[in-house]
Amino acid sequence: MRANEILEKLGIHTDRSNPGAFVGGKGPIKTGGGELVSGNPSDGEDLAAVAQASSDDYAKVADAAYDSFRSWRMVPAPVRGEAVRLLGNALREMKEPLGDLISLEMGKIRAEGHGEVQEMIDICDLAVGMSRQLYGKSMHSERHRHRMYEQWHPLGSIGVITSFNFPMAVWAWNAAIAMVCGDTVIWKPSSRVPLCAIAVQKVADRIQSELGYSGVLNLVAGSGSMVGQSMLEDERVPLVSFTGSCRMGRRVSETVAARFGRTILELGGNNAAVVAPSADPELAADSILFAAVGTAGQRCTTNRRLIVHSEVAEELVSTLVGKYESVAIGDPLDDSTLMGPLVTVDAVEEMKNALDWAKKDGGELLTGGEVLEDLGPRFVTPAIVRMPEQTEIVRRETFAPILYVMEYSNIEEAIRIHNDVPQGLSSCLFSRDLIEVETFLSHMGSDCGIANVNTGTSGAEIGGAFGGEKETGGGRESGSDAWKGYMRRQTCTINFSGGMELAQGIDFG
Ligand code: UN1
Repeated sequence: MRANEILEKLGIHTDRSNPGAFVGGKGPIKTGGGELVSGNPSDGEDLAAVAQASSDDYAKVADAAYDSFRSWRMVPAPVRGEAVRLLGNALREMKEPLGDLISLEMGKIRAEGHGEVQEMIDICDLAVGMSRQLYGKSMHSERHRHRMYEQWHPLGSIGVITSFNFPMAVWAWNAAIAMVCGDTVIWKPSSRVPLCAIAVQKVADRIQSELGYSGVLNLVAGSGSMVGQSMLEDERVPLVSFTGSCRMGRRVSETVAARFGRTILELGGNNAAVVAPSADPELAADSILFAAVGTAGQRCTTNRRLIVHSEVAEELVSTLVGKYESVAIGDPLDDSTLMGPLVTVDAVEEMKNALDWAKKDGGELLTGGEVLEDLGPRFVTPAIVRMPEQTEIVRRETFAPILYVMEYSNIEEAIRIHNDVPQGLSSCLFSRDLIEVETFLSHMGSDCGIANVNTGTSGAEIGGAFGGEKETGGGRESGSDAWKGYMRRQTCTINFSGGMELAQGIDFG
């Protein structure tokens, strides 16, 4: 059986429970958080069991991560970068089985599963170079013979809580950057995809033990109420990076803020494509198709709204309906498949409820929304719904392949509709009109963390800072200067004048 082959290549046991907690480099610890069986969303079959971590197990791993921070921060940053380089190389070697495991346990298609592993490799490569570029600024002091500068220090052992839809890459965005910054990492993965986390941890464990490091990259797979809550309340964890729903993000933010900890939040998106009359119609349709249907609509960057100029609406929508109806749906491990299952039966219910609600709001279902029982209860056809206006259901994020279509007549109106949702992650405009393009990218345009032109809302590269505004949470991860979120800033003033001179010209007697 293919599933077993993939699991075996990654050292996942199918005949007994897999330990869910690891102190990096030292291997698994015994856990007491109960057993969790992870299944394959395509066929509902059990894949393997995990012995989950309890709150006590969390404490043991967090102790190790805290202790190891004391020594890890003493390793020069470029030497830390070397460890990340070796981690990236190990992930390269394991790309095939890791990518397949993502398809198996999460349900995204093979190309996207492998793309996700590539995203881990890419962020490792970026972090290696970054390990020599954790730059601080120097400033001119207003005082004589004084020097001022800023430097960045490691922050501590940080918590990383990841969601089911990117079971490996989002950890890597955080882990690779945190590592070069001198932080240690405690990873709590989504309980829907613990095997993906265990498989990656095993690779990370091997690198740590080969290099003689321990407790740098650690794992605690367990429930949110035990492990997650313990992490949020843990004073020793100065930063929690959380990816998930706005509802959970609010709780994470409040709990961590109550102890003056920091968060990096990457929460919901309600990403739109604006399509102008001058857009290349094929480019727009293909880009929207990938962004709306890719990962079965389960990316935070998924294109959920289409705001199209009335002049081109009919043509674009009918092209899209045609493309939607030819999307190959089925086994995500089959290379000809373009869309796999939704992650749970609950997600299918949520999709159905959203479509019913949209219809009540005057929406017209143009295609999709069926459950393909022959394939299994989690397989659906992607839906397009024409809406008379942006009603409440459109303003909500439903984690399923639903594209709501609305029309506009001028760019200002398009931008108004675009920004009139609570979320602010990703956005795009298809246009060849310079004035429209610049307006969309100006401060009067898209209010999202990501704004693209002639390319879709999803599939961001790791080189840019990733994250969004409003209910998306304001966090930034991955490239650019997002590393600053993983360090503490210190402003230093050195007086080499031999006397005292106060700032602001104060004379103190
Ligand atoms: C997510 O869905 O949580 O931009 C992350 C993208 C991917 C990452 C998505 N690189 O679609």
